[in-house]
Amino acid sequence: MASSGAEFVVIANRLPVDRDVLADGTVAWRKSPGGLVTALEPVMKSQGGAWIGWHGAPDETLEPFDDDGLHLVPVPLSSQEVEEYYEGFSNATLWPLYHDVVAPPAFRREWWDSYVAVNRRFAERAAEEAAQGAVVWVQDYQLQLVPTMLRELRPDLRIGFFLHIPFPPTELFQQLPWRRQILEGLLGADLVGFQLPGAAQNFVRLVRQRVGHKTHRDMVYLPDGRGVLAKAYPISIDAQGFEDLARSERVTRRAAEIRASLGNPRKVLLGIDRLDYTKGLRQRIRAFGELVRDGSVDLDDAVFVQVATPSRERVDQYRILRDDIDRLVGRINGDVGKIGQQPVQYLHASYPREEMAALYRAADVMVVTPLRDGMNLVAKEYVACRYDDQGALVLSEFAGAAAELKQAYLVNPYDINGTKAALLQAMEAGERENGKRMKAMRKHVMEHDIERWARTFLQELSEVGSHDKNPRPASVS
Ligand code: GDG
Repeated sequence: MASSGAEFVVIANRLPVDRDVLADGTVAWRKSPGGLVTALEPVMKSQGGAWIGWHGAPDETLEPFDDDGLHLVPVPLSSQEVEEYYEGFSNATLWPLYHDVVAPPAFRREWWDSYVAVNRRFAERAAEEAAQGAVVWVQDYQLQLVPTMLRELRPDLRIGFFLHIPFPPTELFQQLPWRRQILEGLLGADLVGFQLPGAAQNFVRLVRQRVGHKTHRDMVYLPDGRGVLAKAYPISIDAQGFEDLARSERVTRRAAEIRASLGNPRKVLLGIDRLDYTKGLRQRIRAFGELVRDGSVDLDDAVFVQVATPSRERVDQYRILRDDIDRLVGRINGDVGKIGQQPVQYLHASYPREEMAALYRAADVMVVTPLRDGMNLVAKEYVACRYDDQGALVLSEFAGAAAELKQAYLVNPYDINGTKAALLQAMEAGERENGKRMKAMRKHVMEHDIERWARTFLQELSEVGSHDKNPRPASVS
């Protein structure tokens, strides 16, 4: 297909659609709400792009199909591969390792073998779909071997890679038995993108130390003369889309309804996260519980709403976390609650985007306190929804978003007393103070949206490697 294929190809673990089986048994595909597809859709449509990814059902092979102007290419995964490549190597090895080992990563050789086999399948599929000289953009930690596998099959392609999660410091990355293969896998790309400059630096340092290539600043020079650029492209959201939603009448009405059903407390605090041990839910809920227990926060005055979206429920550590949080919330509500008044309203569920926007508008204090997070889009979504320049954001220093949202109330989530102090400060700050902070954060988020992120990445991908732009310095170390 090389000569007639797609000029622009996205490869991601999942296709950007979910399957709905309608009442009459017919199948329909519904676009999943992520920002990535929103950002890439215009490019995909104008360039006749293809998206390669798993369709979400194991042991099923589907033919490529078109949906709403997108060409979708499903990659099959067996149940065993879902267990080993996805739940195993991706989510029980790489995910904890790349997030500061906040949970111990498991190293299993059969998981690695499966990761290699699945990455090869994605690369082969992309090699078939891409037109001569096409641009291919590989997404995230599940597919780090794809760039080199694809380059070996199709040296004519221009390949970009973007990592959505943190890239760990040398000391942690070294634990990985397959560290060299991962680095070499990524080096197949012309441009390797990260959320933060520190992650790009970690990568370049590791390549120098572990693979022995020459590097200079953000460039890696390979023995064959090719250059690889490693750089930060902080991801964002469809900021205007969120603002428009927040302004809509339905969302305005719903936000008021939410506050009323909480008993119109003076302050509503809100957390929205995938139920994941990197998100710092335990520490955050404990901090709020202590504030109520020690009388700093009055039960009549404030309520904490925590939405925890079900996630990776077949991975052991996620099951343990769910039980832990259930117990913790139960204990706090049991200890300090009163009839009809529970300090923590805990919802283990997933909601439509509109409901999310209503929650953002209903919340006086948004609490985003991950122990480590590549970016954290929830923080940016909250800011985009606060067109009234009100509301306060309590944000972990360890979320990538903290590098941009500097006017948030920044906290070290491991410091429970510090978190308690920041929650109180955010609750007690006046409209003027919060207005000033929110205005500054909104300016940044509205200007740096996902469309700009995608455009910048693709622009630099089209330029990297051209020798006048990245000349090899006379002496590189
Ligand atoms: C990874 C990185 C990086 C959540 N619950 C519901 C729902 N969500 C949406 C949010 C937000 C997204 O899911 C979560 O994004 P985050 O950035 O907060 O976190 P991860 O899922 O861990 O994402 C992260 C991101 O990739 C992008 O590069 O920022 O660091 O870990 O958009 O709104 N959406 C709906 N219902 C829910 O119940 N509709």
